[in-house]
Amino acid sequence: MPLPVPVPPEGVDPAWLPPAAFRAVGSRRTLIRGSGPLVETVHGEVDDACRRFGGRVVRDASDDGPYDLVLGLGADGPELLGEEGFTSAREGGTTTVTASGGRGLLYGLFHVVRLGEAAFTGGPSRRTHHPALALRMLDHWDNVAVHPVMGQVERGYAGGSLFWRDGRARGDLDRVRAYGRLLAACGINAISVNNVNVHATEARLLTDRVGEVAAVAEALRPYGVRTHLSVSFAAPVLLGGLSTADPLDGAVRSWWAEATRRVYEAIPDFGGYVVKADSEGQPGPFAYGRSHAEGANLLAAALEPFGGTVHWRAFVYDHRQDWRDRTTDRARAAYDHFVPLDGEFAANAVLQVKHGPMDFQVREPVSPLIGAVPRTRLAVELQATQEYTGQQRHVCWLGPMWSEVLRFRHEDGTSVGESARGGLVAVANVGDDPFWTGHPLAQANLYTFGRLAWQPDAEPRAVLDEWISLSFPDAPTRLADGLHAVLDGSWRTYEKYTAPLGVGFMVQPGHHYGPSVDGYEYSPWGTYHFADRDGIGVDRSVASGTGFAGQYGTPWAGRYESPDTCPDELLLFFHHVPYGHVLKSGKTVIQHIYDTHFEGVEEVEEALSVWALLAGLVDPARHGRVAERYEEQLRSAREWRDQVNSYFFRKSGVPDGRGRLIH
Ligand code: GCV
Repeated sequence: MPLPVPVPPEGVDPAWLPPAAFRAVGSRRTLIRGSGPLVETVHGEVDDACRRFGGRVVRDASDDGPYDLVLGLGADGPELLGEEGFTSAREGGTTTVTASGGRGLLYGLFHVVRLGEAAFTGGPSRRTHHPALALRMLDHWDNVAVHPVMGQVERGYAGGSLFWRDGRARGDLDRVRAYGRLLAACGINAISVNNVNVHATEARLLTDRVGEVAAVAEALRPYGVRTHLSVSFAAPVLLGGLSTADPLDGAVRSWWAEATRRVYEAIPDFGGYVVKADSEGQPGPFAYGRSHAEGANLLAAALEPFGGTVHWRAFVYDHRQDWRDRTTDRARAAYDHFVPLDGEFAANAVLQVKHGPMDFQVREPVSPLIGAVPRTRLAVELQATQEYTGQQRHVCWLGPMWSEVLRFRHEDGTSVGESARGGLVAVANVGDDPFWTGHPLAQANLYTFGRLAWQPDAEPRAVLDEWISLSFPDAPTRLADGLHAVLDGSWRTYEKYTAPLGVGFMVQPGHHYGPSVDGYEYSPWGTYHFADRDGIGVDRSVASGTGFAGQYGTPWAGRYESPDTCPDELLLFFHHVPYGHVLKSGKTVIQHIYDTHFEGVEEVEEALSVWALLAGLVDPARHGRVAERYEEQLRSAREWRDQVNSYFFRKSGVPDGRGRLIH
């Protein structure tokens, strides 16, 4: 039986799957071959499209056509295609998608949807498609119970959680089903459903409340999305009444084995655990004098009989640092903790590493840990939720940043995308907002993440084209050009009016929105810029600084070591330099700060007026929401400009070379 297409509740935006995106498929004759739950999903999709657009769908036909589209399981063999790959071919007027697994067929269908009419034209062709990374996952930092400081979703800017409200499961699973469909259409195949900061209520999802997770898993399963759970390392104590959570303790091991067995009883295709241990106050193996490999392997052993994976986060650093202590450098921490453990992790333990050494700033170097643990399965973590990039009130399309990260090559020539053998993960940016992502244009980040996880070396601009043509199927060129104009450069624009040259932070403490140049300067979090009357930046050189630059291999260690060879955009991450230091651009640091801050605001003004001209081409609700957010972005960008420029003018006493007003 074809599975009906999930209908999101009234008023919820269809995002990149509006009905019109299916016109090309829905107006044709399609044959579907094969059986299995995901084949029913595919059948349901085509059936729904045909009802709208007048086409016809036949299942396992005896009648032999002719068909415009054949979607079928079989033929090319699992060894070639895997569970998720597919071939697409065109011959004699028929487009054929063949997969050896249900997920592959589903991805093949969405491939045809993306191509639209182009899937049904042109001469003979044949292509094989595989995801480069087997795991393409979103981590939801959703709390079950509302947290007094962090609310329902930690660092969430799109309303409440899709799964939880006020301490319990929301139950409206239609929205979750529709979410799974959107995820499948951009290639995402896994999510974790709760915050990595596991509070008391959330901890119980592992035991007596696992049924609530099972319901979410069931809603996502038809779209090939597996469910994972964040767990507390202290669960045996918190939930099991044991006196210890020591990973080498026999009773602890049995407790995890039994708890995990029960999870699989409830969710047979459960993906595994995500763990934040010894990080920002979360419990971990250090309390028992054990290593993080011993901690991770405890959970890996419990998951192993069922084929599950533990995602062990490498975000381990001293968050109670004394700002006077110049010997501790937070940027060094992940590498220092985990490189010595390379080779000690179980095969089903994945070390999940943030893409930069600090914390999702608008500009950071790539984490040196990513290139330094060849005997460890590694996942790279990105942040789609815009904690430090405008909190979905500012337009900041992260495709170009993520693409730079994924293409970065460490010493052995392996790119970050290739190193991420354990998968690519992003912190989710969605919630129960009618537009899913708060800012409607932030949908592009979610879509882009999925597509880059499928193909890390994809051109981000081409991915944006896909997003535009799916989301706005009848877009005139003027709309597509306008969307590119406001999105393409938006990350660099944001960078221009916020913290300069890779120095990071300068945000308001706690909520992290808006400027506060010294907000974290005297805090315990290890995030300092060291600006004084003469200069700014963190000396992370080996010669005279914290030695962080030495964590890289060739050529990066050498390049980052000297201000002469360090790329401009990372200069203040690696070096403390005088305001008069001349950048490769030919400008002094201080003049660069002034110029970029003026330019950044001008670029927001420009984007705002481009958006205004698109009224009439975008539906009024969406247009209005974006226009409203642009007003706030402009206000905030001006605040950033004026605070940052005034701060550095007052510190340095150097006037703007162009004589503009600095307060
Ligand atoms: C979930 C940053 C965020 C925290 C987040 C943490 C993490 O510090 O501000 O909200 O906690 O990263 O990645 O664990």
